Amino acid sequence: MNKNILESNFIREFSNVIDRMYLLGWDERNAGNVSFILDEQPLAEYLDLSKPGRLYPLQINAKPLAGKYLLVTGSGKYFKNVKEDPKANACIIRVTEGGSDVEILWGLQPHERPTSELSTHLASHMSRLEVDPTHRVIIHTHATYTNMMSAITDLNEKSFTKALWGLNTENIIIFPEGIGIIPWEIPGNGIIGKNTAAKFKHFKIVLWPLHGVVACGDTLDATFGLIETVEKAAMTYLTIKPYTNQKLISDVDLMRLAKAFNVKPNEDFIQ
Ligand code: 2HA
Ligand code: ZN
Repeated sequence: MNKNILESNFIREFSNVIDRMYLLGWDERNAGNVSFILDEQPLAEYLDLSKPGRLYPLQINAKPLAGKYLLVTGSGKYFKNVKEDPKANACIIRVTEGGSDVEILWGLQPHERPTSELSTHLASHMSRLEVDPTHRVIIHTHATYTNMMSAITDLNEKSFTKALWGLNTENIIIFPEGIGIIPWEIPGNGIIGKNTAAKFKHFKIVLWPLHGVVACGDTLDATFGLIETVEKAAMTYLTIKPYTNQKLISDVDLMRLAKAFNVKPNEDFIQ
């Protein structure tokens, strides 16, 4: 007898982090999408993995992810409803051997699909796994203040990053790579996925101007924590913007911080 998957740690953590983002106001209506690479072993305690699933074709080839299992939000689904009913709002997929399709093994109705950003997620997972074998999570969310900040600042990775680092002593330790920025693009169209995946070679969080962010990490908590850190700095930035005589952490002190906490900040942004 398989155990009840709704009581698994992976469904609980996934639902809780999604619910938290909804409550923070980041994910109105169907905004946002999450994917989480699952290990086969714990999953096999909950699902019969020998059965084939419903095939769903991909826009890209995801062969490097062949055989991998992912827990993914569903297309058009609301973050508001995931915690109440994960099975109706998310699904577990397995990438096929050839990498041109996924099988939907659990969750959603027969006519329903994984997130419209599935290609962005899979391309991002492939990119991240090349640089970090412990990588597991991609989160896209409409983080409010970060998005507002993108409306009133230069979309320059260096100046955007330095504004965020300069406002909170611990930020350079949490994201020493800084924030990547891609040009504005139509969601779900493949180009946005390609551009995002390319940025993930160097960054752990990527800004989609006038839209939101995409972040990665080895756990749901770490990925959420990264977005939360950037979002808090963006809120601080916008709150102090009207005030004169602002004091930001100097480059010298940023470098002292990096040294003290043994992180290597992005050399293109600070020396
Ligand atoms: O899933 O947020 O950008 C809805 C979106 C796509
Ligand atoms: Zn979005």
